[in-house]
Amino acid sequence: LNADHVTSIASLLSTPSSSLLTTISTSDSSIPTADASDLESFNTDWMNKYKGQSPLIVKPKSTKEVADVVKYCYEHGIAVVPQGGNTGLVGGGVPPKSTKEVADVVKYCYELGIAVVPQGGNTGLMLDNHVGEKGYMMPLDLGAKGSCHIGGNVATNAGGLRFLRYGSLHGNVLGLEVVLPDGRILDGLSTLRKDNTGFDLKQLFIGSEGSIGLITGVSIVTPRRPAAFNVSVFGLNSFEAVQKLFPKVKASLGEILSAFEFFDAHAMSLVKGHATAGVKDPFEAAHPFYVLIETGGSNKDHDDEKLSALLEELIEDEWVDDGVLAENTTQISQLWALRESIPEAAGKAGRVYKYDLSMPVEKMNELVEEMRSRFESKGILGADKMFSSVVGYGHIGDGNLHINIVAKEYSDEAEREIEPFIYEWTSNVNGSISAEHGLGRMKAEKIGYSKSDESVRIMQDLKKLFDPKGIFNPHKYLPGA
Ligand code: FAD
Ligand code: LAC
Ligand code: ZN
Repeated sequence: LNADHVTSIASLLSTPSSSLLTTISTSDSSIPTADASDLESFNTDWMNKYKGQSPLIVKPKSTKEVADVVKYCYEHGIAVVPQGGNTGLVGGGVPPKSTKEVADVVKYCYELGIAVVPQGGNTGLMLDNHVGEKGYMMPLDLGAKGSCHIGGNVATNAGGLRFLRYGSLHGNVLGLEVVLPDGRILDGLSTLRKDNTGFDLKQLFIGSEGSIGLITGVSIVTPRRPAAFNVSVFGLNSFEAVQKLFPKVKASLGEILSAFEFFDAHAMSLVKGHATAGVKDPFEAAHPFYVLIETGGSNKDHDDEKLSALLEELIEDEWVDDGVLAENTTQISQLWALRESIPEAAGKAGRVYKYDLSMPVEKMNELVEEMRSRFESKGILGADKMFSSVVGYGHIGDGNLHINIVAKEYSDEAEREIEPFIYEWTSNVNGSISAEHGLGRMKAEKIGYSKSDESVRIMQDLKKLFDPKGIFNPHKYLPGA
């Protein structure tokens, strides 16, 4: 299990009696073997919440090798769990660390800004750096960009921090190469922006979380990288103020607005309590809510002028209580770190129950408050109690709330205090129980809160069509999988 040659992202979860494991460890002495502790990181998710029991990790070096391995598994009825960067937040998979160099990440990138990326354990950050030299950028940006793989991003249909500007991977991905559960290779690495010939099959794999195929290549639109970025963070005294601020900022900044993120005082307090490098509170006083906005445009003077005029108005007319504007790239990173380090800070404070919900913006804080008062009334919120903190943050611009509930430990009792209450609440406001993280192991049986029985049955039929033996990512994604 030497990770130095990692070039792809497949791993196998076989049954304990795996004949493949025996074959590998006995027939070829050049193949490194592993003991149980070597496999631990592959079998543990980012939150330390879910454990796997895979006795075998396979790291194919090419699509052909992926297909051979998958075909073998298909023939022998061995379960397969595709893996990327192991940053998934719903217990979907467990992966290797990538050491692949950037140099050969992009096969093809031309003036239309389309990158074709072979899945070699390439992270979004690698692609961003690579195409950045040519004036383009990865359309998806998220806190885990240095670790998660592009195949993993597509498999989870990750949303991220700039979704409001660049949109969904359903729009940005132009083509995919996928190894199907029986070992067939679906070769669809198209670079065409328009192609209305038949069903758009790639869409089925975007957000399929490794349930119907293993993505081995991605063709993706890379937009022009803005010449100038600005980041500002505001302190606000109510969630209503946050809500009102969004349309105001959108109207004033128009096309240059690339992020509108919020976090509450509880999130800020976690971040300050577990400050990692580069994270410090720029405000003199605490505020109940914070908003981070980012602009990216092609003309710095134009952006600066627009933003200064807006900031002046926001302070003078008391849209916000206080605000800071980054003056250089170091300060831009420092302000972004306040928002991006929330998941990590929560993880340092305890075991985290993470919920990732879509709902009308005006409902978001109501749920967070209700969760807190629910725990308070039961006497289970506070230092040394079952839960130490309930924090709200997320992508206001996309109607996507993250609630992180920090617990002393993971337990059935703790889970029962949160679920199904949180899912029922979300369903009652016509929200979604997964805005962007997916279903994985955590929510496979909960999909009914957001999708009709008929929709779920059709999804189960599709799963059967692609994976009749049910070997791909079993017990995840769909009920009864
Ligand atoms: P993994 O965790 O390895 O796998 C995730 C799922 O995809 C599993 O079901 C796996 O089987 C499947 N899979 C992986 N690779 C493939 C493949 N090649 N083919 C088929 N299936 C595959 N998510 C967001 O949407 N927005 C955010 O803003 C965001 N921020 C995050 C911040 C932090 C700090 C962390 C830890 C996570 C964050 N995430 C976010 C969640 C996570 O980063 C994304 O879901 C990411 O896209 C997962 O990629 P991965 O390579 O780590 O996949
Ligand atoms: C974020 C992840 C948790 O937005 O989705 O930080
Ligand atoms: Zn998010």
